[in-house]
Amino acid sequence: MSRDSAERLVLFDYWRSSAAYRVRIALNLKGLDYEQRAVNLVHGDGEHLSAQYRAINPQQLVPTLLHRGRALTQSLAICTYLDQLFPTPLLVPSDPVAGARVRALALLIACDIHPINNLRVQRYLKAELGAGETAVSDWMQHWMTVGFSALEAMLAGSEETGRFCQGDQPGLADCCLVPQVYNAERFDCDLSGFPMIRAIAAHCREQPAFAAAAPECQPDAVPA
Ligand SMILES: N[C@@H](CCC(=O)N[C@@H](CS)C(=O)NCC(=O)O)C(=O)O
Repeated sequence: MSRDSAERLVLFDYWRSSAAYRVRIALNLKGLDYEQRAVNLVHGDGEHLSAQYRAINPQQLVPTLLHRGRALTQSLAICTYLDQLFPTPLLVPSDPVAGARVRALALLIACDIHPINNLRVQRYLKAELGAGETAVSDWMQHWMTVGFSALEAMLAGSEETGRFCQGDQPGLADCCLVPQVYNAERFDCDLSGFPMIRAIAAHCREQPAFAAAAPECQPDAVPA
């Protein structure tokens, strides 16, 4: 592998993947060029379940980031990797208290909301537990509402919240929040009780780094 190709950032991506969306935002915030390789999660059983992709990411989830001959997995680990290699702008503040708050907000979404609403969970509910469309939709809305209720309280109750989740600079929490709001809208979750989440998401979406990462702007996007 040539030095140039090893330095290239290659993102295994899917336009509607909220975890990949986080990484796209992070890459854009840092002004990094990257190559996108689409992994279609819904074509047939899903390209992520192929043996070829399993060799790249044993968890068979997107995203995966290739860099310097390594395959990096887990969106938050990838964002942290990017923060260490390309620290401007930092996504997690170096101040311990501010950094812990940003991580807590990001993890609330990435660990406590997203995994129970993932595609494979929806598929399991339908195929193994016999849940219909309405039951799955109720499940999605319920867990997003539970998570967003706590997130709204954490954001609304803190002086550290600014136009973004932490002050007036976008960071890791915003990289997670905007894709989760996208998911909530996709699944018709009622967001009227979450004014702070909606205001921050709206402000983020006005920023070019967030706008360029939006699902509908990705090369593999399927028009509505
Ligand atoms: N914790 C992982 C989650 C990755 C993940 O679940 N990705 C989803 C798309 S958002 C996926 O690949 N789902 C495939 C499936 O559920 O079958 C991360 O943050 O990267």
